[in-house]
Amino acid sequence: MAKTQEYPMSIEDSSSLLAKHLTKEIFEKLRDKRTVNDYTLAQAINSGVQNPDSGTGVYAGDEQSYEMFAPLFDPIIYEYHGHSKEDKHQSDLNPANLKAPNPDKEGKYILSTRIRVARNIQGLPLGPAIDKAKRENIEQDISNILCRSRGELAGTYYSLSNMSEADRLSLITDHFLFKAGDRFLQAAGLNQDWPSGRGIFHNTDKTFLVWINEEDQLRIISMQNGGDIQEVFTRLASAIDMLSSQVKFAYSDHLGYITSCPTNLGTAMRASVHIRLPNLSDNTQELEAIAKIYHLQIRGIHGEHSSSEDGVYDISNKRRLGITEVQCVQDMHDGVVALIKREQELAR
Ligand code: ADP
Ligand code: ILO
Repeated sequence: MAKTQEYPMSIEDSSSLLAKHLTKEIFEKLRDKRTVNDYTLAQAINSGVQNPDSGTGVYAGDEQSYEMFAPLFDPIIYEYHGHSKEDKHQSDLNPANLKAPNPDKEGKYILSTRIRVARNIQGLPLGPAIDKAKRENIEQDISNILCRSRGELAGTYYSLSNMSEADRLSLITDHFLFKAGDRFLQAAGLNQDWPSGRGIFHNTDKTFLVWINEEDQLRIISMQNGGDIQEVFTRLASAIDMLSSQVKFAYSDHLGYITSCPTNLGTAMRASVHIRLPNLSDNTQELEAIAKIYHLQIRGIHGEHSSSEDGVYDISNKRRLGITEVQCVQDMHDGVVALIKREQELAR
């Protein structure tokens, strides 16, 4: 694992939030600290040091990392989410408060909608600092709970350890499963003992899915074809409700749901559409300007750090902390309405 004893000069060429906020003074102040789970600054920054193209570049090993390494994490959290030390987080998962009619009723632009939240279990180390036995216990406990779900949420758990290569690759190609060997996660220590303890639960229609022990212990996902954002959110809210009644998730009044990557703190929610925007893809400056107004993030269609194909983008909310889940989805919905409007104008 990471052995950064000296200030990592190589980050000076990087445009990550790590490079921007890790001053030599902060490095000296934090370099010898260890959390209760023995997590160090060297581990927290290794992903950004090894991957200079990181946007953020830091990971927490446990809830205490956010306090112990606050001189580094706080400015990163402030710059990403606009959430300062005194601010409190708030939650609202009530679908009745969301105003998100389908922005594309004729099905011309939106291919699919997906909303996910990350969750980690209270009192356990996060993925970068957990050991094999604890990770496998989580897999056992959570998959048992999931396999007892009923109705629309009922389904089957598939452990990566027993999955055929063909099944694994087809789940990835169809956007249901995480990839193996992500270099950002690798350097953060999140791929240790791979594939043990990892897997995916899904219902028959693959509209409700849970990833176990990827970047976070749980990624709870609701997705379906088309642009019915309201239906996707409603299903997700009921799945979160079912799991939260049986598992205590790590949460703080200031940071909301605790996640290994600070970009996911708060709601830990990413609400996205895969959307075809051929005209805006020829005007990327305009696409980016609209994204900025509505707090949207633009990704390629094979996940983060992938590129767009045939004018199809993954458009999602960027802010996650200090705003509610309803507001996250509202950001995405309102931004998508604006993008479709502009796409139609350009097509004329
Ligand atoms: P995250 O789980 O943080 O949202 P990724 O960006 O890596 O992470 O996406 C995970 C997978 O989900 C990828 O295969 C991606 O293509 C897929 N995905 C994301 N949004 C959608 C969507 N709206 N429709 C279908 N698949 C999606
Ligand atoms: N560590 C990567 C990814 C940051 C945000 N995304 C996720 C999946 N956490 C980076 O800094 O670019």
